[in-house]
Amino acid sequence: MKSTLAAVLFASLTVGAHAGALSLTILSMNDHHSQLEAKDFDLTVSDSTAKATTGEKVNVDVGGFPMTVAAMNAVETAEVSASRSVMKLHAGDAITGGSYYSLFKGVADAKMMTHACFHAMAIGNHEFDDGDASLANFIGNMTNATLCSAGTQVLSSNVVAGPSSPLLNKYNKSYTFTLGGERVGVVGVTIKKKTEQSSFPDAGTTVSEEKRQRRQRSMHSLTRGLIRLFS
Ligand SMILES: *[C@@H]1O[C@H](CO)[C@@H](O)[C@H](O)[C@H]1NC(C)=O
Ligand SMILES: *[C@@H]1O[C@H](CO)[C@@H](O)[C@H](O)[C@H]1NC(C)=O
Ligand SMILES: CC(=O)N[C@H]1CO[C@H](CO)[C@@H](O)[C@@H]1O
Repeated sequence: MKSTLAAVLFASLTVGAHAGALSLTILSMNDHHSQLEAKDFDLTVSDSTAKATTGEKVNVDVGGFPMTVAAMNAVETAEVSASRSVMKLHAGDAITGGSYYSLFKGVADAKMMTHACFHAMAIGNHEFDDGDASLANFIGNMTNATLCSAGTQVLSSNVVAGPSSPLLNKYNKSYTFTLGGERVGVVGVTIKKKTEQSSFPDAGTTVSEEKRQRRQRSMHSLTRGLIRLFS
């Protein structure tokens, strides 16, 4: 993960600093790198009592967006029916890697991500592998009102788009919204060195320091008037 948004996978927590408690389940993923299809591999079956493998192999499918979205939907339905709220996050490095990226750039990823309908996504370093215009296009493609009416908010508190970058007005530092009747906030932070040295942001687009101070500044500005905060 080359950005920070939330590092919790299927985590459940209850937070209750002020008013009522918010029961929250966070569904978070990152670094899917255009791997949209499941991969299969052979799992060697173990006998837990004998603490040894039985030698039996089972071929299983792992990952892929269709199964991931189905799992997210199943968890969401169960959580909502148990009166828990669900926040869906993607912590970045969605794109580059595999044939889907070579053939379709970010379009295929954006379409699949629309089905997941994440509340927010952080910009990771690999989002810049094909420059600002390609990232701007990917962000544009992720907004499909039919499938994801609220849209996925793309976040980075430290990417500074250059004056003529197509990324201007395509992302925000943070996102606040109401979940389970409470105001919640999410902040995105992008790794500086890797983005500037190994990826290809346009000339003029920079990443400012991603250190704790910046996250704290973003959080302080968010927490004015905010009750819950996740970053
Ligand atoms: C949004 O998704 C729907 C359903 O898949 C599709 O018909 C429509 O063309 C999409 N719109 C855009 C702008 O991609
Ligand atoms: C950024 O946030 C503002 C205010 O919350 C919102 O109106 C705008 O649509 C957001 N921009 C993007 C690109 O999501
Ligand atoms: C809304 C948006 O940016 N749509 C773009 C999605 O990707 C295709 C293919 O690159 C573009 O042509 C669209 O403009």
